[in-house]
Amino acid sequence: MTIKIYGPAASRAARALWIVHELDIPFEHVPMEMKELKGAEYLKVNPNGKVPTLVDGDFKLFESMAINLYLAAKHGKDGFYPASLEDQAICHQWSFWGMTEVEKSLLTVLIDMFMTAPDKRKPETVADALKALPRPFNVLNGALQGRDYLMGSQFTVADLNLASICSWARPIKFDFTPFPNVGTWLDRCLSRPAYKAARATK
Ligand SMILES: N[C@@H](CCC(=O)N[C@@H](CS)C(=O)NCC(=O)O)C(=O)O
Repeated sequence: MTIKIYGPAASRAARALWIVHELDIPFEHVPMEMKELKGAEYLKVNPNGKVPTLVDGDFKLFESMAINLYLAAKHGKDGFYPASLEDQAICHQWSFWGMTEVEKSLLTVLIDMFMTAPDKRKPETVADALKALPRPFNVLNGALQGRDYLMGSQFTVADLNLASICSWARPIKFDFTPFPNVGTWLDRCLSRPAYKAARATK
C-alpha cells in the first residue's frame, strides 16, 4: 500500500517529502490546508492537529524526525541508514540535536521576518534567537571538519534531517562566514535533486 504524507511543502512536511524523493519510494501527498488540521477527520490521523503525519497502511506516525528515521530504517539503501547500532544512534543524535539546539532559534527569526506584520515584529526576540545560534553552529562546524557529511563521505539520514532544519538559515540570510564547514555542507545537502523535487511540491 502506498504511504501517505500529510502536510504542505511549506511546512515541516518538507522533510518527509525530501526523504521520500531521496529514497525513491512511491507516496501519496495530502497537502492539507492549515485550517483543516484541527478538524475531526484529521485529528483521527494525528491527534496533535499538526503536520507532518505519515500513514503507512495501518501504521500512523507523527513528528518529522521520527517519520524520517522510520522511513530511512525501512527503505534506506547503501548506508543512507547506517548498519551499525552506533552509527544509527549518531543519526538519531544529530536529528534530536537539530530539533533541540537549532530549530527554535531559526524558526523564531523566520516567523518574525516572513510571517509577522511589521508592527508586530519583535527585534529583541530575534536578536536573542540569533545570539543563541553561534554556539550550536560552532559545534556543527567542528563535527564537519575534514568531512563532507556528518558520518564521513556518505550522505545519510542524519544530513537530511539536520539540513532540513538548517535550510531555514537560507531565507533569513544567516551569515555562515564564521562556520564555513556548515555553510558548505548545507549547500552540498540542499543541492541534491531530491531536495529540489520536494521544494517544487505544493
Ligand atoms: N515537532 C513537530 C512539529 C510539528 C508542527 O508544529 N508543525 C506545524 C507546521 S510546520 C503545524 O502543524 N502547525 C499547525 C499548528 O500548530 O496548529 C514535528 O517536527 O513534526
